[in-house]
Amino acid sequence: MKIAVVGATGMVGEVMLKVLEERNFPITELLLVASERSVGKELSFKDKTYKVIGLEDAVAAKPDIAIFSAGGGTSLEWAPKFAEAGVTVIDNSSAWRMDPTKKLVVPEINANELTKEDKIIANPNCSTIQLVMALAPLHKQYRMKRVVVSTYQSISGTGVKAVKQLENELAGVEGEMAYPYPINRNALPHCDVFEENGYTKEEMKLAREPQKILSDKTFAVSATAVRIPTSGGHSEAVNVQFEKDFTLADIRRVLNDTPGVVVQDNPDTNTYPMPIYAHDKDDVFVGRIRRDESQPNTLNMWIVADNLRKGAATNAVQIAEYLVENKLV
Ligand code: A2P
Ligand code: 11C
Repeated sequence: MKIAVVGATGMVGEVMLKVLEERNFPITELLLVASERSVGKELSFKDKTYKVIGLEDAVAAKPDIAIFSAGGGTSLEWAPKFAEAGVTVIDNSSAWRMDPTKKLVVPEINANELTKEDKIIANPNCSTIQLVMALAPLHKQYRMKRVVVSTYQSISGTGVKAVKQLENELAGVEGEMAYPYPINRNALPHCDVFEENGYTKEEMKLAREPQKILSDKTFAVSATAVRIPTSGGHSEAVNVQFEKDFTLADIRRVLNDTPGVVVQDNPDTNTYPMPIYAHDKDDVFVGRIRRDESQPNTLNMWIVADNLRKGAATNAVQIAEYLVENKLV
């Protein structure tokens, strides 16, 4: 496979290369693509060094698959140009996710929707991916009615500028701010920009994307997204009301039997998911599984995953693997 990684110099791009290498993705030719600022810069993959190229050259080279993680603007402008050249684009930005003509894919859940005709495939938002990984198998068994989620999101989701802001704050030096306030020793109820309804864009991604991934509008999600000064992954406190009742033992069994989900839950040994454990792992970790005693058929749980891995790079590479294995490219 001839593969292009668009945004190869970025935070997700770097993890993308690591994941492609670790999973030994079948690459015959690799194109590393970034903005004009980075053209000519050298990056390494496996034992080789590659020179970064620009978008025009990447389209002209007609890769089989282009994995984009270069922001929504770049995707909006360039994904159609790649698609027109016959390239299958897997896009990590929010540009195409809610476009009814594009599939929004978490491979464990709905990769079977993909066909050869899908030339732009959207990767969901990081906080959505880890949420639906745990919700999808439970929805099948117990039918969700309503989900209330509060997130505790890593600064790495914002990008290099935010990581730098925290470093500067810790070092006590002035620098460029990614957030309107300090992030060290703080919690900002503000991820991405505000929409007209008073929710942030991140909260609305959590409200809208799960229904599309599960092809089901019979349940609703309400979200509050909070940025905290962690870097290993996003955490989520999740309250789910089901139509059917459950036992906690069955919930644990269903989650344990779900590929890509790992249950870490033992109050006796202080075992629960945390970003420092999820960091650099591809799985989604679930713990603090307990009944909501204030309401029938309702569950509380805590979900953690590395937002740059399963929340971004790993999910995109898994989509690419599915396309190759099923001869869809
Ligand atoms: P560059 O490093 O040349 O700016 P991050 O989200 O970590 O900031 O990374 C964004 C990624 O998207 C980087 O690889 C960046 O390249 C790339 N990128 C940003 N804008 C463009 C653009 N207009 N064309 C191509 N790549 C872009
Ligand atoms: C965050 N979810 O952590 C974001 C990062 O829509 O792909 C990714 C933004 C997106 O703030």
